[in-house]
Amino acid sequence: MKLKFCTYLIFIKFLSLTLMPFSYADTNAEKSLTSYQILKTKPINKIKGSKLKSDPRLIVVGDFNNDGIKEYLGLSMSQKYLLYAWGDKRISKKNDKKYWEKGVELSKDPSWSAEFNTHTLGASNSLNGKWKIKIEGRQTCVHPTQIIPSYFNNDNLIDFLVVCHGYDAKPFPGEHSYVMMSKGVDSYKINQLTNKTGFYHDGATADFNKDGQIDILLADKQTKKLRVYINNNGKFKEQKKYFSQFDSFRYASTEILDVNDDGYFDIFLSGNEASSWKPQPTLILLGNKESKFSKSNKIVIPKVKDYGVVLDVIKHENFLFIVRTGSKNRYKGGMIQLVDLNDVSNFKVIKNDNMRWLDRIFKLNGNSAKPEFGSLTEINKGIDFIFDGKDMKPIK
Ligand SMILES: [Ca+2]
Ligand SMILES: [Ca+2]
Ligand SMILES: [Ca+2]
Ligand SMILES: [Ca+2]
Repeated sequence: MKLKFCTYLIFIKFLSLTLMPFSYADTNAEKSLTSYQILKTKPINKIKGSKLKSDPRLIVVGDFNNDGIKEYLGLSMSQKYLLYAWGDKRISKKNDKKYWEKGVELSKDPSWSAEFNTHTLGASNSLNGKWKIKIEGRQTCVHPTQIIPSYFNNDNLIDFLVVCHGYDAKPFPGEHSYVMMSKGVDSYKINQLTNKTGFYHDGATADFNKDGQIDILLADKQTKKLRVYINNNGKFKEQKKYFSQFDSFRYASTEILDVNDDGYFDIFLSGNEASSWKPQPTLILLGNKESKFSKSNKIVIPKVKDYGVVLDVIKHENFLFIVRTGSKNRYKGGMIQLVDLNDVSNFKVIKNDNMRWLDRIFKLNGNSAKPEFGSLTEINKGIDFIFDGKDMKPIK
């Protein structure tokens, strides 16, 4: 009898050791994904149609209400802002300081805010209807730069980080960034994330303090700082210990991924390598178990002549594909730089000088048995390629 009881206890212990971690992982694995893992590790279908209202940099696709159908969340900037700050005026009013300062005042009006475009996606991956959602709180900002999906609060619904740099002309006043938090199915509340306005050009998410909750990284070009906001049940607080506060990081784009496969996430940082004013080399800061980063532990990506504006990255096996556009011909053309992580000095490129730049790179569902990479939308297509394990083969 005693033996039986002992066996029973051992059996229970065995069950708790084997089953519990599995059920924990099953319910939490998805929620602990970084934004890179959500966006870039699974192949996705290109969105059909080239008349999307949203800026191609400001589109995310996924099953956001867990009903088995894909949704599209995009942001488009206001016509008032675009007419005032872009187009012909950009050049004709170039040296008119008063005009641009007046624009800053005008931009404070809510009618200058970007607006959400919400749709459902059909079988052919084209927009086929409205995704009806309720949004509480401020309707984003004047000039958003990224929408980044992650699980931030304690439910099974994806939330969004909305990164904003604000009115994009002198005197570059900056803007706050926001989180769009789920409040039940198809309902969100927008909360201000940042304590100070900044020129937040990009962000990414990962669990910096290893507490199981996904935290936020923002790159602020204005103060040249990388800012980490630690998540506590959907409320965020800036924590400065992850980067040396003496280092300056004047970067526009960032991504968090484990480049050297050591189990610790690393931080990709890029801007303009060829800028006439303070050029920024493209770097990967290597992580450690404390998620502390410094410029002394890094990989430097080799420059490419005339294509010094670096926009994005994706990793495949031991290779990085780095997205570039023109620095000599500003923002003209698209280039992919293939970097072999075993020998970063040795790289290859493909380019298309006749396209609009490519903002972001994704792994695509294609017709080939080999992996395919390129644009999410048909707005900024023109440099999709198949990778055969050695070379990039452009898709015509
Ligand atoms: Ca859905
Ligand atoms: Ca959520
Ligand atoms: Ca955390
Ligand atoms: Ca690493």
